[in-house]
Amino acid sequence: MQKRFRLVITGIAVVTALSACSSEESATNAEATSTTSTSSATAVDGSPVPTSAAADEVAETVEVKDMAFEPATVTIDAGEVVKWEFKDGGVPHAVQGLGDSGMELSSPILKSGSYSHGFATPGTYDYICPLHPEMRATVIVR
Ligand SMILES: [Cu+2]
Repeated sequence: MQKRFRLVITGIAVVTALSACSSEESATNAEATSTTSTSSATAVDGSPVPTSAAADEVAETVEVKDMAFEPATVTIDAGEVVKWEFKDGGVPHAVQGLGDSGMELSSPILKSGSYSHGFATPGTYDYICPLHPEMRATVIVR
């Protein structure tokens, strides 16, 4: 009887430790100032990609096709979301921001589906496709 009681106590301690861990993680996530999401089923490398949570806040949509970002420049207000739709007939592309301010802008390599990114801070964000560096475009955040 006593031994069984001790096992129950140990079990509670483990559960408590686990939940302490996960609440720390969500606190860290909540501090992030920008949001990034992707709605395609899988990236080219086969890794799972998180589903979009901010589709209703999309202010501008950029089409990735014919080896270009279209339109090449979009302007949004701080806090709004830009969505990239990958539709270049199976040619893989990605979105990669340039410079310090662009570090947060980084999509998986995608052949289809979309990538969305929320911009919290005003500025000019130049980006390229890392597979085709001649593909250049800009997001202006007011
Ligand atoms: Cu590309």
